[in-house]
Amino acid sequence: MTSHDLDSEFQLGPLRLPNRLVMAPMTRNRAGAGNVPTGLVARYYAQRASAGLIVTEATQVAPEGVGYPGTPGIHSREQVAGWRPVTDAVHGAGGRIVLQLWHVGRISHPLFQPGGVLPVAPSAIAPEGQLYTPGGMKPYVAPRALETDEIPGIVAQFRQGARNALDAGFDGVELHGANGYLPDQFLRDGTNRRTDAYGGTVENRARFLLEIATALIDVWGADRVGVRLSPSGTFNDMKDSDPLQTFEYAVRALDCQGVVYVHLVEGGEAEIRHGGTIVPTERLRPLFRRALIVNGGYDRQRAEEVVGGGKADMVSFGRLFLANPDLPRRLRTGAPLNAPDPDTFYGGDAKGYTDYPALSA
Ligand code: 8OZ
Repeated sequence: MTSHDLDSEFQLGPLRLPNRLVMAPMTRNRAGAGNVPTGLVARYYAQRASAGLIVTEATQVAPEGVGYPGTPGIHSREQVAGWRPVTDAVHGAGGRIVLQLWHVGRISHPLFQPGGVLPVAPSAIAPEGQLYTPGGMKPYVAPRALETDEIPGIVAQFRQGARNALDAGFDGVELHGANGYLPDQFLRDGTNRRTDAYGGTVENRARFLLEIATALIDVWGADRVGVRLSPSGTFNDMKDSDPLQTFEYAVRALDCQGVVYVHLVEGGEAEIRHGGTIVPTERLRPLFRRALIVNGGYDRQRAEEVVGGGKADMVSFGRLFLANPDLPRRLRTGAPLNAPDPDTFYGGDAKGYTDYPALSA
């Protein structure tokens, strides 16, 4: 198999992608005051415009959806205005960029919440562990379980986020349905003990995710909406009693809705160590007719194998894209890769953000 496969074009809905390499969504905590993206954010994404597709860092759709410092939002006018230079810069550099829409649910703390109230979730179950807050490290609290009649309001926040993404000049949106945030908290039974239409059966647990997807499709059309899922993920203290059944149902339902891609965070040794069950991608691939993006520590060889063998259409890279603004060129030519620096992943300034060198012309 040659690297030509990763370098081949792909038609993703109306978007013609020049290659199969996706920049994975990565939280970098460099938004400015008011959770507004800065010019530095525009520079960072524009440097990476040779990706087939850029998926932005997770971006909250509401003030209540925040659980980390310095993450961008898409709910205020200032935030929409702050994203516009980002999309202009990426488009000016020849790229394509979709916004990842996010609500953290229980992965928050009163210190992040307007009015200091409890964060919301499907059920009042605290995650194990601690989080970094404006007041230092704190144990997670038990969230407040959403009332049934509050749920349409949260779906509406996602819908407004999608509209705002349109105004900000994005090429589409990705619903963050992965990694233990609010839609995933509804989907998996370790975090959802509801007895209403949003809990119990897998059909009910998937309802919130699917209602959001429907709202995003209303705004964008299905061929500009993707959904990210983490069927094997244990991050943020996630569990499910039957992940294969849960995620087979979710992927089938998303296929029926017609979303243009599913973006899978694949499981590995870390998830097994944390007691997780690996849902093999091969079990989900046949259930979804449109594009499949896979993610999980891929290197060039494994990416070539998975795309070349037709197991996925595209591969997303996190750390490698963070450290190599010209990753497609480097993979194409076999050039050496810059090593990512974990000390500058989350927060800070240009160091470890926009100062990773590209190959010289
Ligand atoms: C790392 C640190 C903070 C947030 C995710 C949005 O896991 C995240 C995230 C990752 O999806």
